Amino acid sequence: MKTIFSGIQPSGTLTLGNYLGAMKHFVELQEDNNCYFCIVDEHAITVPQDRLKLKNNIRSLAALYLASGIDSDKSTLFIQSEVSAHTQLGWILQSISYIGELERMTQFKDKSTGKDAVSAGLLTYPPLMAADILLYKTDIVPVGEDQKQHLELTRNLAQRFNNKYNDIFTVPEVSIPKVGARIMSLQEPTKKMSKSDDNQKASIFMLDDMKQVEKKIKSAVTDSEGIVKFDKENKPGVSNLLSIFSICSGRSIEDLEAQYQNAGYGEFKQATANSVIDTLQPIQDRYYELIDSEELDNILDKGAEKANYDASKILAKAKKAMGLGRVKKKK
Ligand code: ATP
Ligand code: LTN
Repeated sequence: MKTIFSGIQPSGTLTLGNYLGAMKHFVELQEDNNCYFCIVDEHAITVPQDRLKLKNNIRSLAALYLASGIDSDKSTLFIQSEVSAHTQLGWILQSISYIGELERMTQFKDKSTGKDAVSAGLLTYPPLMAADILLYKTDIVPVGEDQKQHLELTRNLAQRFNNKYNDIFTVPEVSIPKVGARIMSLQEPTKKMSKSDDNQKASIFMLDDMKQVEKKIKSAVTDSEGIVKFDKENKPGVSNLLSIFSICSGRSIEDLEAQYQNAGYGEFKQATANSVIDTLQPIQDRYYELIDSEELDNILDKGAEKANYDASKILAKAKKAMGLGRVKKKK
């Protein structure tokens, strides 16, 4: 049995990209692994957040994890800021990180370029992410393509610590799905679908109503060729819809190409929309049952308790290995 860890930021309503690239795989992985899934609220505050919106987003993300199929009897679901070992180990790992390597992170460059007030937290975000992962002796981290570089840094930090102090961290592997690792914007299919896109038509949100879902897919940017074929380079819009359709329906891309090759984009888009609706409708139904329930709080309490217990053990080892704290004198 392997240990799996992954986190999602409560920085807005999740998109279909987050679901197909990350959450859907979490649900499959929990069947035969020891899984931890985290709502990484301390990562979210590296960019400005409205406090009331953040509170709502945290609860909403927890409900979405469960509505998507995360089972609290199989997995540990918890909120990062309720387990203080994360920021403590984050600090330790910051102190062995180099500014140069942090400045090279693409996510840092993307989120800081052109902004006049960039928080120090945005730069030191990756050692906190490394702490999340290393606290649980994680073997595998399932994430979308955009997180590959952060995982490489996590591996480097774990090895650096192990070589310098004591061999206590498990060096994790990254797991990126073959299809769906990068769901693209519906309006600019060369850019990834993102929660924070200003253009509302570019992303499908997991809580969009079904009419909106249909409308957004019908107005997705394609091309003028009229042939349904997977070709990322020349037909990024159609290829993106094919990936979405394939994962939502469980059918292969080849199978869909064969059926819709000459059907026209109108029919193809309608069928894609139907497959997305069939995927999202049951998740939304369960979400609305959970969002105001006490059950949700009980699950998060239980998750925080287990995560605190497990994480404190590795944190104590890391502190000891570095010489932090003191050795009590015996009387
Ligand atoms: P933002 O879009 O606001 O920058 P984000 O969605 O990238 O945020 P997270 O919410 O932390 O950031 O991402 C959660 C998971 O979803 C990560 O594993 C990430 O790799 C994955 N993910 C994000 N966007 C996509 C996408 N367009 N396609 C596939 N996976 C994605
Ligand atoms: N950096 C990730 C979110 C994240 C994460 C993690 C993912 C924070 N800690 C630990 C996996 C494991 C992002 O921006 N998508």
